[in-house]
Amino acid sequence: MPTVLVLNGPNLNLLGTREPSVYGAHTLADVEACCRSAAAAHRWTLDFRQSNHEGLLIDWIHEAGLGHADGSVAGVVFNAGAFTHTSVALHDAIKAVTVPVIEVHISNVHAREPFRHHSYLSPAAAGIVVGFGIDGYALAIEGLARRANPETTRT
Ligand code: CA2
Repeated sequence: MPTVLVLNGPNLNLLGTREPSVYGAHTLADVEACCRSAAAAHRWTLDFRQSNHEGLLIDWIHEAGLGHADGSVAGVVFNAGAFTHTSVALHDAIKAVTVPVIEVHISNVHAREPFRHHSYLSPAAAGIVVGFGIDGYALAIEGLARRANPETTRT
């Protein structure tokens, strides 16, 4: 059974503890539960991770690339947190692999401070889901599933 890898970047371990007006009241454990049921609906297993370290996130993208090449990884859903707005290295990592990476943001970054309007990841991503709260993760998994099945892909 293929796996969908959901990666979360810096400070997302704090979800639900502060800034509920921006990020809602749900915790990262709640996000994981939503992702697990969205993945199961497509008969995918879920691998859900969080790190505050850029290098580890890069290693995980490389690992997903190898997994995609051997058929074990269907795709990646990636909320890179603030690294979205700073990291050329994460851009390069996504460009270096063939696994589809869907960029997700809980908040509508375009309605926030100007420094959140630019993403280094977007040009390398297969798709982007922004501003749907934690539902964005499930929407991204749904998008990956449609992309993987040509009969459900509308272009
Ligand atoms: O909206 C998103 O999902 C973000 O990726 C979240 C990042 C932010 O830097 C991006 O611009 C947009 C921040 C994640 C930190 O989340 C916290 C949640 C609660 C308390 C503290 C941090």
